[in-house]
Amino acid sequence: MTKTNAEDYLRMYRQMVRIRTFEDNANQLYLSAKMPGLTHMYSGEEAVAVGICEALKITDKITSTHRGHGHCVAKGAEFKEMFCELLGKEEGYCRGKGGSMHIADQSNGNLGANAIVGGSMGIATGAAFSAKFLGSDDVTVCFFGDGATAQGLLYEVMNMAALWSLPVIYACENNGYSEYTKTEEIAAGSITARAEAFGIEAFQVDGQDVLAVNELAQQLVERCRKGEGPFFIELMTYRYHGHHVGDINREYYRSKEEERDWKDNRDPIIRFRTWLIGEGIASEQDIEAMNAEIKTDAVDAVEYALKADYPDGSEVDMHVFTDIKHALA
Ligand SMILES: Cc1ncc(C[n+]2csc(CCOP(=O)(O)OP(=O)(O)O)c2C)c(N)n1
Ligand SMILES: [Mg+2]
Repeated sequence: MTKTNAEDYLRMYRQMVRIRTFEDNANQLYLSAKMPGLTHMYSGEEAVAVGICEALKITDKITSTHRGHGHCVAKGAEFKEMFCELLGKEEGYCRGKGGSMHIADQSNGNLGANAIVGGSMGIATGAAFSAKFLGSDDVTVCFFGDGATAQGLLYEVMNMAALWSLPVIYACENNGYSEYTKTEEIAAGSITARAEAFGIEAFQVDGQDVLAVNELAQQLVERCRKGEGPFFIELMTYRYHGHHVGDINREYYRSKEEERDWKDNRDPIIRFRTWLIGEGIASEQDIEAMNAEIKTDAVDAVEYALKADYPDGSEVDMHVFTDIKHALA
């Protein structure tokens, strides 16, 4: 089952632009000292989150990372609640207690981002086990970076997922760097071969090509639903900003030419826009109108979030601990 209709393509484009626009605004908020904490931009990697999440239904689950705004938006998050969360406001997805790196939105199947590198691998695999145990056809996608492949947990969960044929897709976003270190300096051998060692079918795909990502994701999600999981995808991509927003002097670990090359020649949004116009699915004017509308939505949401209330101090330990008896009932 491959998506081919214009509506699907336009929604994918819209979601990619929403992520880029969200990140531009979050970057500004952080640089103007209006946003607390630390933040990591997803700009440049939009085709990964959108290509995959567009293959999922609402009750399918995802787990996310410290670079997680894109995953949240692609899985259905709204700007207002996202910006409120970034600013620590009560109306945020986690009532302002999660911030940039800990956004969860269970109503959309987003089990949460995690600042611990590799920290969501066990959660994703547990969710896939739960779906199988309960007899639902839900699939879980576990997003993580190339650097997270150095975490031993990945090999424990891939072993179990393979033994129990769990409906989980391990989506490794290989953006070439782990903080300030090139992947090839820290990762021996091939990343997909590591999954194959557990008997897991593994794929490498151009993470800047939303159509290629989406087509592969649709196939693997369908196969997971039929009990053929788990799967592993390595998505080759690039982050445009520094590791975090304050990482501005990047020349000691990557060149300006390299950054230019990815932005000018492989940008996922420009590439998809050119394709949409070439296929006659949208005109230049349609695209510009969509971009402008998204920009206005983002600016309105930022203004709203800046004026919104902080949670009351008396609620500091509310929604932080689980009532274990309730969870087990
Ligand atoms: C367990 C753990 N170790 C170290 C860190 C510090 N840290 C934060 S992000 C990061 C690099 C992660 O690289 P990668 O998985 O490739 O993700 P990317 O930032 O490239 O998206 C590190 C080492 C952490 N947050 N958690
Ligand atoms: Mg990385």
